[in-house]
Amino acid sequence: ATAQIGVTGLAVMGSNLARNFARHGHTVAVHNRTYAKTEALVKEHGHEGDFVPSETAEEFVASLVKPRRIIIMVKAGEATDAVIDEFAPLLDEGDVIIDGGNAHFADTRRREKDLRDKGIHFVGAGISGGEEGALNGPSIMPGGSAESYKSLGPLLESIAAKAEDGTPCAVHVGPDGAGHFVKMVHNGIEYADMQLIAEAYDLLRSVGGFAPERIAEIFRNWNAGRLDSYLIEITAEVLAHKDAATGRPFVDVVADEAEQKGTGRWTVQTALDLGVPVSGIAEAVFARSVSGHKELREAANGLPGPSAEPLSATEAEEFAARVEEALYASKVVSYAQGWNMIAKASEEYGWDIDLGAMAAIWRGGCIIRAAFLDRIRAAFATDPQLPTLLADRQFAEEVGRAQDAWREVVATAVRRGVPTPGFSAALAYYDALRAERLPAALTQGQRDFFGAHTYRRTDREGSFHTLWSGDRSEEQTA
Ligand code: NBP
Repeated sequence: ATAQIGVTGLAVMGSNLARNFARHGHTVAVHNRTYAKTEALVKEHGHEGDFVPSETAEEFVASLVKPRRIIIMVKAGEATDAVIDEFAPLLDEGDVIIDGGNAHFADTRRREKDLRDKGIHFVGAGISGGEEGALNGPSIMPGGSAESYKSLGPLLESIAAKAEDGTPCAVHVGPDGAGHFVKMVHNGIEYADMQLIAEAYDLLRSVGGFAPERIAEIFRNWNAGRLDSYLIEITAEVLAHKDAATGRPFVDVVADEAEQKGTGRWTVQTALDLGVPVSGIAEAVFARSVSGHKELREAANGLPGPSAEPLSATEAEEFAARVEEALYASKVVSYAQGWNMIAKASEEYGWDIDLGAMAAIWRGGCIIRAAFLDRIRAAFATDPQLPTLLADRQFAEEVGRAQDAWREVVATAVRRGVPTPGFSAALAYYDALRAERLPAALTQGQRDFFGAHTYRRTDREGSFHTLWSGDRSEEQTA
C-alpha cells in the first residue's frame, strides 16, 4: 500500500480532485464504477503525478496506507449510499470516508452516525469552486470528527485554494453535517448574490438605458472597488460577450428562464425549519422560479405598467452610482442573513462553528469568493458574538451611508416597474431590524382575537388574553 488518499468516482469533479492531489505530490489511488474512466484518467494525466489505478473496490482499498482516506465523488443521493455500502465492510476502525458530493446535511448526519457505530470516521465535505476549483484549488468545508481532521486536514489544506494572505481555504467546520450545512448556505448566498447582480444589470439597462457592453464596463469598474468578487468579474465577461452566430449581445440570445439544481431551495427549506429569515436567498430562489413559469408570464404579458421618460446621460451616470450603493447594502444584508442561519444551526445542532473561519475559507476557491469576505472575517474577529453583520461598526457605517441611494433605487424601480425583489427585500429587512416598534403587536392582537393565542405585554411579565367576544376584559394566563 502506497497511496495517501483515494478518490472513487472519476467524473469531472473526482478526476480533477485526484489530479490536484497528484500535482501536490501525493500518491493517489483512483477508482470508478466503470473502469474505462479510471484508465482514461491515468492515460491522459498519469504524467502529472503518482496515480494508483484499481479496477475493484478490494484492490483500491488495499492500495491505501492506514488510516485509509477515501473520497467519494459520485452523484449525490442513492449512488453515495451504494458506494458507502460497498466500501464500509472493506475498511478498518479509524479509516476515514469523505463524501465530497453535494449531499444534504441531514443525509450526512445519518451516514456519519451509521459509520461511527462501526468505528469509521465519516466526513461530509462541502467542496466549492466547480470543476476549475477542484483542479486548481477549491474551498473545502469538511465536517465530521475533530480526530479525522488530524490526518485529513493537511492533505485537504495542501490542495485547497489559498487566500491572499496565504491561508488555505479549508478548515474543520464542526461535527457530522456541519460541513455540508455550510456548503449549502454558501450556495444559498451565491443565489442571493447572483440575483442582486441580475437586478443591478436590469436597472442599468432598463432605467439607465445602458447597452450590455457599457454595463460590462460599469461592472469592471465596480470590480476594482469594494464589490471586488469572482461573480462581479464574470458578470462583466458574460455581458461583454457577443453571440458568434448573430453578432448580438450574448445576454439577448439566451432564454430568460433560470434553472436550479436545488441547493438554494434546500437552504430556504432549512431556514424555514430553523426559523431564520433569509429573505434575500428566498427571493433569489423565487425569482428563478418566476422566470421559469413561462405560462404565467405569457398570460400576464401585456398587463399595464408605468410609463416613464428616459434618463438624461448625466442622470443615468448618477443612477449607476446609486445602483452600486444599493447592490452593496443589499449584499451586506444577504450575508448577514446567511451568517445568522449558520449561527442558528450551530447552536441547534451543537456544532460550535467558528463564524469568522467560514468567511476566511470563502475568500478563495469558491463561487462567492470576494474581498468583502475578509471584512466579515475581521468583523467576527472583533466580536465573535456579533448578533448580525449589520451591527458591526464598519458595515453599519457603510450601509448607513448607502441607505439614501438604496431607497432611491428601490423607489425608482417601483415607479418604473422593474422587479427588484432582492434589493427590496433586503431594504425591508434592514428597516424591520432597525425599527423601534413593529406591527407584530397588531398581529399578536389578531391571533389572540380569533384563536386565543395570548400575548405578552410591554409593561408586565406573563401571558395575557383579552375576552374579545365577552366584555373585553383582560386575564392573565401565565
Ligand atoms: P456526477 O454527479 O455526474 O456523478 C458521476 C459519477 O458517479 C461517475 O463516477 C459515476 O460512475 C458515479 N456513479 C453513479 Br452516477 N452511480 C453510481 C453507483 N451506484 N455506484 C458507483 N458510482 C456511481 O459527477 P460530478 O459532476 O463529477 O459530481 C460529483 C459530485 O460532486 C456530485 O455530488 C456533485 O453534486 C458534486 N459537485 C459537483 C460540482 C460541479 O461543478 N460539477 C461542484 C461541486 C460539487 P460511472 O462512471 O460508472 O457512471
